[in-house]
Amino acid sequence: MAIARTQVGIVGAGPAGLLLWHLLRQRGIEAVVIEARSRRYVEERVRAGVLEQGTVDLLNEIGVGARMRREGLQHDGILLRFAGASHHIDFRQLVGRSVTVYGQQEVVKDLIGACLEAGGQIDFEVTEVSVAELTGERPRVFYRDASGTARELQCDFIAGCDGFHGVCRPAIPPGVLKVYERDYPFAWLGILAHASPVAEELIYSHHSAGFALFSMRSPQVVRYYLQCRPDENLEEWPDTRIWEELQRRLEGEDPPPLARGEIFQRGVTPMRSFVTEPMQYGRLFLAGDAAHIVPPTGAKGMNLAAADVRALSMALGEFYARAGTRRLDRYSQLCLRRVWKAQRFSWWMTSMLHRFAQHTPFEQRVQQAELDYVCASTLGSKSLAENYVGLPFED
Ligand code: FAS
Ligand code: PHB
Repeated sequence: MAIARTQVGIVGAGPAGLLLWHLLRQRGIEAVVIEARSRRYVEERVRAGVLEQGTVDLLNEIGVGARMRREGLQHDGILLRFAGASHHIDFRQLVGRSVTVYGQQEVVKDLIGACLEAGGQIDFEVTEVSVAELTGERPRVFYRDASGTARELQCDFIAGCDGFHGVCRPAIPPGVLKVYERDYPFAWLGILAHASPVAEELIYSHHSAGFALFSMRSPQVVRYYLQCRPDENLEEWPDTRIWEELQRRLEGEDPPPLARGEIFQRGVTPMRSFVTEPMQYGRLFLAGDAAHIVPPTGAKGMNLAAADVRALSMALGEFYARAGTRRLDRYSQLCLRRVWKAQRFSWWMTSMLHRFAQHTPFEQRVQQAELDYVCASTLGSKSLAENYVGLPFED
């Protein structure tokens, strides 16, 4: 068994784990990242696409924002489309802030590249990962590295950034965690295609046939989603059917022209809300999807992961500066306040914009009135805008 020592053992090289490595480095705190997948796999995995201003600022602060500033698209609003008409929600005018459209895999590429360039250690393709002695002064991470060598990482702290299906959350003994969850009776069929976007900004479309989202990755690559059944079979969705259904969910007054192109990636994403409390057990701190999942309608997942590790890096910074453990002790409480606000916003956007098979005609009308109110009322639009661009960080 090869034994190594570090201050913070980070399990998972997604946005949470990688951003934490950089934030800790900025504070002179040493950390090692282990990741189950290959570098190529995590750099090509298609996920998020919208960055809150706070996440953009963090990436710039740690010095990995250059390509994001060059290739990212600043958006000052979104379009809500319902009853065949589009309504602009102007973030800039309503709350003076904007979002940036930049693929999660691009963020991950930038974070990995900068970490390895700075001499950071990321062990990819690890197996048999387990964590132990979480309530002691020296928690450990056990794993086999890519060459099959058994390794033990002795740490002061472990950051569980291993996503929803990771090993860190399940390592917490039964009875400690309280889980809050809701599964939605639909999913998203998502595509990436070589085509010019249907509009300058994202379109969130409510339609009797189901929700549709028209997003992008660049002026030449679009990211579109269609509400579908949770058990939808992609075999039943040839390209023509996908394009026809996207066009249909834009129908109405002056439907924007939908340019078609080669679809080069597709997948079905389940829709769930999930929160585990607390986000800490002994010297194990959970961050990102390891602790909470939001339906992507509010574009909050990756941004919440960034907010968690920002709080964790400040808390560990205070600890290693020998300024006490006040922030570490309050980490879970502080993060969960933001998590629940993002959960509410993501559930609200999902409830307002999707078709629910079991809705009565009365509920359908209420949904319509909600959309109408949000778009017609400055206060309604402002509340959506404030949550979408990202609520201010609480310290
Ligand atoms: P991740 O899941 O990204 O990373 C966890 C890492 O841990 C992975 O690399 C995994 O391989 C690794 N791992 C797992 N088990 C391990 C083990 N035992 N040992 C070592 N490593 C292990 N969010 C948004 O903000 N905006 C969006 O537009 C958006 N769209 C989305 C679209 C889709 C299709 C999906 C699925 C999600 C979307 N999300 C969106 C949410 C998504 O971005 C997540 O919130 C984000 O990936 C969370 O980052 P992490 O917490 O780092 O978890
Ligand atoms: C995306 O571009 O992938 C995306 C954008 C906004 C969302 C969800 C996903 O709400």
